[in-house]
Amino acid sequence: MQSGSGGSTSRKCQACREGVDFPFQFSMAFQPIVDVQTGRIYAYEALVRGLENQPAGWVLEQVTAEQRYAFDQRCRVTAIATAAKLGLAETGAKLAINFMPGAVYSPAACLQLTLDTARRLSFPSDQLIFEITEGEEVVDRGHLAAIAREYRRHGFEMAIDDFGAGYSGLNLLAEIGADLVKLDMDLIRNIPERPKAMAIVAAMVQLCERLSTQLIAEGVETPEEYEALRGCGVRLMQGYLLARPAFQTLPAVTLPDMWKRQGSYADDTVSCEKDAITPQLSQQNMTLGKEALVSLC
Ligand SMILES: [Ca+2]
Repeated sequence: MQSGSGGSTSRKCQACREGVDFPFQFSMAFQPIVDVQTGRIYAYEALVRGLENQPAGWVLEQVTAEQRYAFDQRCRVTAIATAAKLGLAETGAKLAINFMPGAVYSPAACLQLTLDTARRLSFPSDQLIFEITEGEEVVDRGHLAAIAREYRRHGFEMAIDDFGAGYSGLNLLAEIGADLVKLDMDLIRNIPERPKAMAIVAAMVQLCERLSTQLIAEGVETPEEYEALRGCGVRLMQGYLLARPAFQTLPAVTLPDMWKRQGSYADDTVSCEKDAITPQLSQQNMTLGKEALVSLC
């Protein structure tokens, strides 16, 4: 690894190299992000799991502070390798990978293993999204901007994760920008009964259009939330209602019953999407359900 100075850098870079031989094994689950206008799966988010599908927390509690650089590297490699094995890129969907900006010392150097892995497995870089969250750790915005520049230089998309929670907010969007913004699930929960939250989401739809940024609602769990979000103009959604994370699998998407009942509530988009949906369905390891398709089209 290159760049940086001093013994501290060497230790971090050594840790990154050791990402290949990380001391314990883990795997990935995948959860779709769905374009609800077309029924296409826009992306699959890779979520860390134990080898026997233990939850993310079970894995994370085993990671020591000294291992976090190597763990971050290993997560990316595991996500890309597992996705490649499942044929994700061939579906046309993107792969969304969470990463910790605090675990990136030198943006260019720390990206090298990811690039090497993607090339080795012929995974197209323009189908990779990196989800960034500021979390609880205070990360220098200049450092974040440098990371974003470097990642975009390689054709990756950047998403601001958990937008509206913690430190991931408007300042990050204003200073660094993003290809995608993922609205935090707390903003989505019970949104039909929360007019202020609804107003914020509706305003975010307009804001993101103006910034040429795509908006994703995460944590969509009920038909009521889904319908309210569609009413606000949200097009990309993720959550248990559409599909739960599936261990080492690209899961099928279950569309809400309302799509069957109200196939006309997006008349302007439905009528022109028939040809777009069907070919992709035949290629992907997912189902929309024949009835839903018929009513949609
Ligand atoms: Ca995420």
